[in-house]
Amino acid sequence: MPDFEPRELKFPAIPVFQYDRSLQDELDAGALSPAEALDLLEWMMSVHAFEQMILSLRMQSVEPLREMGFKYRGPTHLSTGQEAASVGACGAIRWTDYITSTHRGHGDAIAKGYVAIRERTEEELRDWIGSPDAAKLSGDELRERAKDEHVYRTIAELFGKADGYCRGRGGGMHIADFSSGHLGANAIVGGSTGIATGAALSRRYFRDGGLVLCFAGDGAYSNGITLESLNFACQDQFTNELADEKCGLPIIYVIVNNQYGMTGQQRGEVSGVDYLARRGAGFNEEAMHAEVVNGMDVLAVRDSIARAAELVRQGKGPVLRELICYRYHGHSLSDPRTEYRAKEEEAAWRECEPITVFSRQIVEAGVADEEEVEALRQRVEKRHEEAAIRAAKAADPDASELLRFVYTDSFAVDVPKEYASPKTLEAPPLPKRKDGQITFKEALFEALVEEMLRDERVVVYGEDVADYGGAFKVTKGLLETFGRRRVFNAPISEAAIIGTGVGGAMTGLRPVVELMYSDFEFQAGDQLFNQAAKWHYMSGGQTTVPLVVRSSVGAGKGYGGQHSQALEAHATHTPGMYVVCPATPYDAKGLLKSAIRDDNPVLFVESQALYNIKGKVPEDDFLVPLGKAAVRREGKDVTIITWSLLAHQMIEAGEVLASQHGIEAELIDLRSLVPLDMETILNSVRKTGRAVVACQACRTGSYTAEVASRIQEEAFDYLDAPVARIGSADAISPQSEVLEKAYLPDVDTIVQAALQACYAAGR
Ligand SMILES: Cc1ncc(C[n+]2csc(CCOP(=O)(O)OP(=O)(O)O)c2C)c(N)n1
Repeated sequence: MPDFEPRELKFPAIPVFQYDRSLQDELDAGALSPAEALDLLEWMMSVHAFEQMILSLRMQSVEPLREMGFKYRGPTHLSTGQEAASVGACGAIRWTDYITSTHRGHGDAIAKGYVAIRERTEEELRDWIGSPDAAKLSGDELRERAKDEHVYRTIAELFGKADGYCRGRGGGMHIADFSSGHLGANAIVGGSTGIATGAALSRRYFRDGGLVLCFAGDGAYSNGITLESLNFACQDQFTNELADEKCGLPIIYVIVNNQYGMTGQQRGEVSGVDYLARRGAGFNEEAMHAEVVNGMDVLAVRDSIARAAELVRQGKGPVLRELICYRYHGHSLSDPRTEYRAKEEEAAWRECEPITVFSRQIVEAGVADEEEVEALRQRVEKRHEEAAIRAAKAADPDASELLRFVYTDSFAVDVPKEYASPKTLEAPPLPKRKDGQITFKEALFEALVEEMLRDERVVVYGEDVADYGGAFKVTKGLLETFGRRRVFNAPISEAAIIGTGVGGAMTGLRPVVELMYSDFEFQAGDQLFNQAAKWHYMSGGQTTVPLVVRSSVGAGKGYGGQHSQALEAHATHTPGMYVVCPATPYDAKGLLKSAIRDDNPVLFVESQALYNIKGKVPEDDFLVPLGKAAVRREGKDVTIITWSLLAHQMIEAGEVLASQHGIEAELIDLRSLVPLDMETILNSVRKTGRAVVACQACRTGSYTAEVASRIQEEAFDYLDAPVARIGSADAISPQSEVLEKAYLPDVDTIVQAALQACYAAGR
């Protein structure tokens, strides 16, 4: 309702550096035990030792490794100076909570692993170590052995070894240990904020009491996906009357403000605020409970994150924390820092070096004396040195297994009992058949309903998909059937829609998200191509990403250059993602159901021009396998291959060729581009000797090039003519009807190409 009452907006105050307790105070208050204090110190020392090892490796000063001729290759993003941030934050959450981390994430990985070692039961630890020698160990011996293993697996991953956490597929910038709740570091600045938010969505969905802690640098807080994620997490619909249960997303965003992006300075240069915690005020009325914390003080960090964890476990999340700290090294070891830092600045920050400060407190509080602290440091360093030597000698991954984990064969054949009978609010408005026929759009709806009834883990969200039913009304009726817990509108944040889908999919959900127009994929490019497609591989198979991204293709409606593109070739060029393009109502249903059950991420491309076509679709639960083409007509003279909208033009072209030219074309509708059914294509081309490959995308760089080239590679001896390729003109889709008609391929383009192939070959 209109409300123009004059007033002022006020923002909650954001506390800055309010923590004022010492270790002694914490011990006296019973907030920390001496053993826990020593853990914090040991973990920080371990983070430090890890970074020192990289430094030494680069300087070739690790004696045994130099003698072995071992050379470290890979990035050198050290986090020395940030130990308190990693350890204090991880030390304040449970081992079953999740974290996501950054390109500078060794410390986070080390710290999260230690928490898990401390909190796992002995039986869990033995299983996790997995080697026979651990079976005989118990107590401290077992935990020490687990620490050895943890440091070893982390270093082995850094060295690209088969024993690494990600089997050498991820390396330091993508290190993940899903078994301990570490969902991955990310080489894309801000790249994991969407994933973390999606993981929080899934924790909220499953009400499992867990939370997500999302580490990201100050640089990431100017990045689109991060800001989209904060907004996504703060949506009112999680906590107001729209919510099934009022519960904010259980996520703590931790800004690790080490003062610099790569070299650009957050304060006074590349942002307009002194403290990035202010960003919180832009996203909800609570300013995300933001606080600025001394990130050099492990106890201050621990205290602040512990309070944040309490808030989010009470459903009061999300929470934002800015940890002010310092990284003593440049961006990487190739950055000497001389151009942009003053020596006095570095010296001043040395005064509050986290390990020195905390060691002093440990001694002052009588938790350990100086010799004991020194002995601990030596033990930690020894552990790291031994682990590094072991990792350097460890086996490399088998080169013949290069492609392992690009895709997974797994498929949700059965649904776990607890998700197999989801509740509905009312009966779904299933489409009514006339002569067994429904529209393409209705077939998609039916597939969604069936899969949502079958498996509670399937959720649907995207822009306007709930009450309105989506821009093309495909999802109309889902909200009324399943409620807002499972069907909800997302903000207009394509990157966050896909990113949260990835995080949700990694952590138990099977999201089906909608991208209104495929043109908007570019807004979400990183999340689709660098995250969704890559995490199964980069994690060495630790996780799968069962995410379906439904995206629609315009064209033929005068919508111009930014709402008409067929962009599937971008996805086919990104290993790790399936690309599915149905052309009939039958396939729309059967393929969408398969896509939802498949554990690979699937880009599901729908042509808007097909939404209202009708076709026979069985009412029962049937699947169309991904990667199996359909032969729409058999023929002996020429093979025509296409997908999606053009499959219909191909069928018309086949009729014209037969009736007017006496040419019997074999017509193949690929249905899936990835996986590609080369067998059906080759069998046909070997028979006809001629091929025309057509699609709606502009010709240069379209997927027709890949198909044509593979035909030539694999069936050259059978070809009687060059493989013809058809696409739109290499132009921008124009608004004018005349121009758009000239731009798009049509039945005649296909007929002419087939005739040329036949006559060029002297038929
Ligand atoms: C999207 C993206 N842009 C640029 C880079 C190159 N890059 C790597 S680290 C970095 C600085 C990131 O700053 P911040 O988030 O503060 O983290 P820090 O490196 O200081 O730990 C940049 C620009 C990248 N990896 N990803």
